[in-house]
Amino acid sequence: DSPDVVATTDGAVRTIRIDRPRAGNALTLATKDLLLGELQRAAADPAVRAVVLTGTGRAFCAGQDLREHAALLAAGDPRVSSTVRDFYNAAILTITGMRKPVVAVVNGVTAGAGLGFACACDLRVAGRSATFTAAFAGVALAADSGVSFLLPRLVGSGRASRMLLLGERWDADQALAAGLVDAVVDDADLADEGRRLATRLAEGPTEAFAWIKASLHHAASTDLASALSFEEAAQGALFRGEDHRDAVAAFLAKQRPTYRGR
Ligand code: T3D
Repeated sequence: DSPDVVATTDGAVRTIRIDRPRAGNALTLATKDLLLGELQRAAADPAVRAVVLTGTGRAFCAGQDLREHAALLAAGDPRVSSTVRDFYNAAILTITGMRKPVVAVVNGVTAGAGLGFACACDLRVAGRSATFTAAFAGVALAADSGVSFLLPRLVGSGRASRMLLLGERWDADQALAAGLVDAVVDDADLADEGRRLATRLAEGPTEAFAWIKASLHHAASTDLASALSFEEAAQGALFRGEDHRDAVAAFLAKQRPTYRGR
């Protein structure tokens, strides 16, 4: 049996691909173990400076595997509920806490927890055939994988309510118009566009990106004074960094900066 998650490295870009196309890349316990492991490895590896999250085939990720879920429910298996804490919460916090950018390359349908994964990434580029649905209420659930927090911040609370309560399924253009994705490209161009974006990020000032990401997440749930203090700490740390000094020197010398990521 081939593994359900495939990780490949190209230079400083790590691509993590969910690989269960026969089930819409839905997540079983085994898939979740592999996915969390790959996310944690990418986060911990200093040679990785940008990460792509994507899926194989016509789906990005259809969320929880409902066949396995039904079997676990029927058996009274405690992992039905512990998986929210042990996997979904842990994976979302690993993506948002990773000190490097993560790009969701949304190659097809994304539903439930899959939507949460896309929302947790720093940038989202979708193929023209991608679709987006919260799906939770369809199986009489609320929201998990950060969707209640992350989705309204991207699309506004009214649209998030429509998605969650009415089960709306958006196409790529609707997602773009709502701010759920940043770009839509032809399906045939998606992999190249994802690679181009991730390579550009991987060649950037990784430490500055880490602080930008942390600042945005911090600011999402704090007040102005606290955001200002966080920004001060970020700039204070970056003033001491090699990339900042080299980039300022390059600017003054009218040269292109080369970022080492430190
Ligand atoms: O404790 C916990 O675990 C709670 C955690 C919850 C987290 C969640 O993610 S809850 C939400 C779970 N996901 C869903 O409810 C989505 C269910 N799927 C759908 O609504 C639709 O399949 C899609 C909108 C995703 C795609 O629709 P469509 O028409 O493009 O494709 P399809 O034909 O429905 O699906 C293709 C195949 O994938 C199909 O298999 P088959 O019949 O050809 O053998 C379908 O059964 C399978 N599939 C799709 N989603 C899932 C799935 N198999 C298992 N689990 C799925 N979630």
